[in-house]
Amino acid sequence: MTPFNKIVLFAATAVLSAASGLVPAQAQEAEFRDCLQSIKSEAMRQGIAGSVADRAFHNLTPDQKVVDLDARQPEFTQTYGKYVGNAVTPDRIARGQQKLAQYRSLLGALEREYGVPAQYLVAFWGMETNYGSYLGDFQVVRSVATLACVTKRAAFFSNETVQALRILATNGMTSQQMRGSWAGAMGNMQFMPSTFVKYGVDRDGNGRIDLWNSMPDAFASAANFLRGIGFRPGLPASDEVLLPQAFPLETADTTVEKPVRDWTAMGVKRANGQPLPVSDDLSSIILPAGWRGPAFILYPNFKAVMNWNRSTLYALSIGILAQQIAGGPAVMRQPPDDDQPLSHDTVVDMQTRLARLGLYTDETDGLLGPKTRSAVRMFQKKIGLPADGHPTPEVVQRLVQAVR
Ligand SMILES: [Ca+2]
Repeated sequence: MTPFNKIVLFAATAVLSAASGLVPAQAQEAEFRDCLQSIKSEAMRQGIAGSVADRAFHNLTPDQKVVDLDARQPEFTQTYGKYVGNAVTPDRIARGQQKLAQYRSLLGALEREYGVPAQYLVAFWGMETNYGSYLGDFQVVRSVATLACVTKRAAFFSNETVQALRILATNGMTSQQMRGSWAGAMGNMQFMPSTFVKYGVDRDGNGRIDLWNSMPDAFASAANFLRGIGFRPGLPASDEVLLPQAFPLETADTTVEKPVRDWTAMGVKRANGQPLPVSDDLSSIILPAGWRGPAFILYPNFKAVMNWNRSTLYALSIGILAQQIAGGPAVMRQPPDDDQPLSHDTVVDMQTRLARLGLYTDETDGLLGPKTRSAVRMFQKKIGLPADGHPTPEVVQRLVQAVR
């Protein structure tokens, strides 16, 4: 064989494998089977019959749609106005009030047993699935196995896959029947498999936990979960407040906690002008749309809500929705019209400029976290603007002018 022929042969081989994708696909498939095998071993080590994994993993392939959804990065930050506006709609409040009336006796019993007010259970139902309107139609085992074996969060999703197998083993359902969101959240309250296993309750007593079709099971499981992650009878999750004129804006931050009575002493009132509850519970004040928008006090139950979902705007929406489902007032103060989402690139640019001013020393990660907000506050102070840490278009523009 001449060198020339060799080259042709290599080229032909390369074209063939690129066209069919055969070699990489086989390697990927082998890797996926190995990964499933190790999940099966772990499940068996935890006492789940091997036959359960065999049935669930039979002919299972990774779900490319799940991989793609997992790789999506949010391009913009979310504003308070837009997020809460989408989450707490007149329709969702009205339907929540209907559901509250419809399930009154069940919810009342759960409130007495678990200490979670009815309007919160209904609010979570509204936020998670719009009262059961969309439960998700992905195969949960396939989703969590894909996330365990193909993405970088292997440990978390391997465990979720083991727990999904446990549900199949103990709850009399097939892998085909177990449907959920692309990331494996199931039923009316969108429970992950591990949450289902730890907190699921068979409230209607038919021998199975059914978070898809049984509202007694779904509500009782949500109440049990909320109690488990720290929800306690007492103050709500949050309240809208009025701040006095000379309120020190740098104390409006989740990192600052004071007993409720200390905020009262500083002149903070409820939005309707009434005094705050008399309490020594630790609480924070936040201004999610900056000083021109509404202010909220966050009570201890706000942290419990954030243990359900790590997003501050999600937790605020739960509190606002629950209050209105129970017949309470809407948020009185509107966010400013010019509050805008910031692109990832804009936040990176802000962080870079703040770093050049010596105000920011953390990663330029494009995320608007507490350290970035704190740097924004220092910049606002420096140029004589109210130091609320909220990057308005004006603040962003002044920063660009300050650091060229
Ligand atoms: Ca049941």
